[in-house]
Amino acid sequence: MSRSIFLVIVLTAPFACVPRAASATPPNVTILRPGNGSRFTAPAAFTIYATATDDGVVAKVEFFANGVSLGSPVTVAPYILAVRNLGEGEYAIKAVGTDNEGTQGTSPTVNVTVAPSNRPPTISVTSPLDGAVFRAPTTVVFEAIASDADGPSPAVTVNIGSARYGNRYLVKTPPYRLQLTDLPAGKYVITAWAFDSEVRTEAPSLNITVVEPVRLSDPKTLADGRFEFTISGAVGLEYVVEAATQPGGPWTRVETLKFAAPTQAFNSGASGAGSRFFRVVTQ
Ligand SMILES: [Ca+2]
Ligand SMILES: [Ca+2]
Repeated sequence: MSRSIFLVIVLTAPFACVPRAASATPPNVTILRPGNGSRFTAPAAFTIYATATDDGVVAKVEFFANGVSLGSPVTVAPYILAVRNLGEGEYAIKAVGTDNEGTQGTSPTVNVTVAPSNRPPTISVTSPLDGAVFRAPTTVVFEAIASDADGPSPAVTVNIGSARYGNRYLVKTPPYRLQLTDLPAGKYVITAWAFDSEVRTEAPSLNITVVEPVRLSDPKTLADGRFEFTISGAVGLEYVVEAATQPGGPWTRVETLKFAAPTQAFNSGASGAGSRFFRVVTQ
């Protein structure tokens, strides 16, 4: 008789007859954020928020992306994990809760996409050349090549400025070409940027000079052999006076004049007394 009872208990207990202990119920885990289908840009940074409840005690919650742990389990609520530097790809994110009995419950999967990061546009200015000198009044042609590997043709802004002049232009589409007209004499810096919807790329800035034609007047040879004349040029520019004993040179620098007024007198001084020819060039 006693043998028969023993057999019944052994066969039925695992299936239905013995009530499950309360702690055998796995934790109920849900990821609140990010939402399923969320998109990020690499390198992605976001925070996962999850809830976990249990009929016993939630011991820990661990987060996984494509089956790989995202970090140390979180042992106390709130169940939050900061994700940093997640590369491009598709990720199935889950949170696994473990209760005090070691029973585990897994959240529904949250799928997120990490898209490639935006690639900045490129720009190369092909005109004018850095260091170019123009004679005023002049039209300077600006030309650039710009592109964007992962987007439409970028827009280009061009800034041209000097001490007395400044202008900014926007060229929305190719060809990136501008005519900068009637530039007065001066030293200019040209800066250009190409930009997409997120970032801009700056081209190396260029320096150009627009000079007034130099005029020489009132030449005089003084009694002691020195030579004098008046130079008309542009305020703010530098002019170099050179001298030679022959019309073909060789030319020797005599003096550098920075113009504070439209005209300036030049005197050859004692060192230039032996020279017969002078010329003025733009610095
Ligand atoms: Ca439990
Ligand atoms: Ca881009």
